[in-house]
Amino acid sequence: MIELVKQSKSQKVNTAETLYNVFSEEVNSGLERNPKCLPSKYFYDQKGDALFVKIMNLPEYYLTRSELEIFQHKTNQLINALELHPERYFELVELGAGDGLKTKELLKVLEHQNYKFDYLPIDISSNALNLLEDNLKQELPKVSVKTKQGDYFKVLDALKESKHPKIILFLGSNIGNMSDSAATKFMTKLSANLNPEDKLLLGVDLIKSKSVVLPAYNDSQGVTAAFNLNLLARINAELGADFNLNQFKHKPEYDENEGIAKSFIESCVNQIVTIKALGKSFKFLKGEKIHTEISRKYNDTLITEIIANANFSLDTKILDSKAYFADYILTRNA
Ligand code: AVJ
Repeated sequence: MIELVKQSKSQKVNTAETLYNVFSEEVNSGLERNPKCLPSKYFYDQKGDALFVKIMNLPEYYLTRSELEIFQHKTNQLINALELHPERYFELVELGAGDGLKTKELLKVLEHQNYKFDYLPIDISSNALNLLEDNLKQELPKVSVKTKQGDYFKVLDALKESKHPKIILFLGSNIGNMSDSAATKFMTKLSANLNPEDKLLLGVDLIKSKSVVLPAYNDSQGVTAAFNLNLLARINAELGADFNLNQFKHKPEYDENEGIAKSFIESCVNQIVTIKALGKSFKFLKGEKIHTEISRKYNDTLITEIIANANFSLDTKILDSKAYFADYILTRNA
């Protein structure tokens, strides 16, 4: 009996209970801090996923359209830069595939030109993977899809066994939610999980004027506001808190020199919020802000710094027509 308990602990399985404990622990430590903060990864429950789909279609949210344009109009440039050949089998692995909108443009051309490959979307959400798989069966029935549910690095570690050439897609400026030091660690870990000559296609939003960036995080329909405040709704629903969403507001900022869009939730009044699962209350002053997200924007210097200690070399950069967004192609060194 004792042996069994020990074993299950050392295996660290992600049971619903552990996930719940991690969530409540991270909410607690974020709200204990001064200034207060909450991790952006918790935006994405079912409601948050749906709001993010809406964000991607907003007129102000240029990121998705800019990268889609690259995938639609510069597909052959992408294929050349990735050094793909129709006869040489490869694995196309995507980290956090989402709805696959951009990737489908590439898959379409690869299928049409008879490239030999498997498409392996990795996601933590099995729901998202099932939807994507069904959609691809309809739209691109000839593409071989092998979904992989789980943690990126666990899946990549398992895939490292196969000595087939790999192309990793990490699109949508998803890396921008990481601090530069976290991104540096991520890239180092990623290159360690690849074989020499494997390639990474890294999609990032570029540093540009505030008049373009800020509206993307402060849209006129209030979808981004709802997305940000959904974090409080989630804490209410899952941790038994009593955040009054009418007494908090979405507050984004962007500093052109720094190149980081930041989202905050600001308290409109002095108030106290109780979180039952934590058995305690938190005080918020009028005007006090909870930092909920960073969306880093990049340039060549920043990308070079981030990969400096990772075993990658920077090969190519492909831009959309407005030069808002870049897809960088990196090769894992020998
Ligand atoms: C999914 C991380 C790329 O930072 O632009 C959109 C998330 N947050 N609007 C981004 C997001 C607010 C998005 N990423």
